[in-house]
Amino acid sequence: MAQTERTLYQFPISHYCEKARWVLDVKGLPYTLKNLMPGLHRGVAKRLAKGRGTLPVLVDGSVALGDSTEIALHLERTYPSPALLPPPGPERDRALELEEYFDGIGIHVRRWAYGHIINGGADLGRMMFGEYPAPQRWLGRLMVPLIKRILVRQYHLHPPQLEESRVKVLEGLDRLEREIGGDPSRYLVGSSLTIADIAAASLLAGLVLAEGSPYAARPDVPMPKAVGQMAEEARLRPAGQWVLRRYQQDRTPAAPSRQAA
Ligand SMILES: N[C@@H](CCC(=O)N[C@@H](CS)C(=O)NCC(=O)O)C(=O)O
Repeated sequence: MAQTERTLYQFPISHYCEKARWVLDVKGLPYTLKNLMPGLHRGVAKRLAKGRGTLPVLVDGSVALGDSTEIALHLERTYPSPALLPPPGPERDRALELEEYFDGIGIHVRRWAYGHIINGGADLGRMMFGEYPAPQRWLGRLMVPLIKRILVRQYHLHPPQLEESRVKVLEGLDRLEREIGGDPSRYLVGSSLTIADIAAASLLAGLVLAEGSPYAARPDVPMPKAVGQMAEEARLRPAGQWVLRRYQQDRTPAAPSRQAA
């Protein structure tokens, strides 16, 4: 039987893309990764998924989806094993509600992290384009000053908004700790991994600089002090420990046929 053509269009650094990769990997589904250049991504994403033009976009056979939650729900419906949602009922509703909540926290993690990375003078080019093939990597690095200006404008990376996001992120950590009863070994809902755990762990990984995530500390990309300090503080908390554990125990590696394009 012919294998379904499955392609994930992504930015390697994006935590919403990491969430989609994680669901694909847990389900053991092979896929091709296509890294798009910022700027050109919008046209491609809109053409494929007719959405807002953000990434990730998953093309799974004849189906195209342009949002990480839609991707996760599509994969759960189409490839139900292993299950990443409880059966219909209150537990499933709770998992979906938590998934949505942590998706919202992801916006604040991104704003807080980009704000400090850009203000702190970290090597954004290396972070964003390290996984691209040579011509795009060079082009990407040349585009960094422009990308920084666009990020500042698009995500409102100004001091009052960064402070607002810092507060929201800390609220997210508090909520996570309430949901797991302060126990980093517990899953958010029931006794196994769900889409809610994947959303929370992937969207908070950048805050904790979690090993095994795309945001693990790298000696070639020193982080600004504020980013390192936040990671250190978060790691001292059950919430930070929980993120590290999810990456250690539940971040299934990609199926062997995955390739970067
Ligand atoms: N709710 C969307 C958010 C996706 C999102 O914001 N993606 C960012 C990368 S982290 C993006 O594509 N930004 C570029 C743009 O907005 O044009 C999802 O879950 O997929």
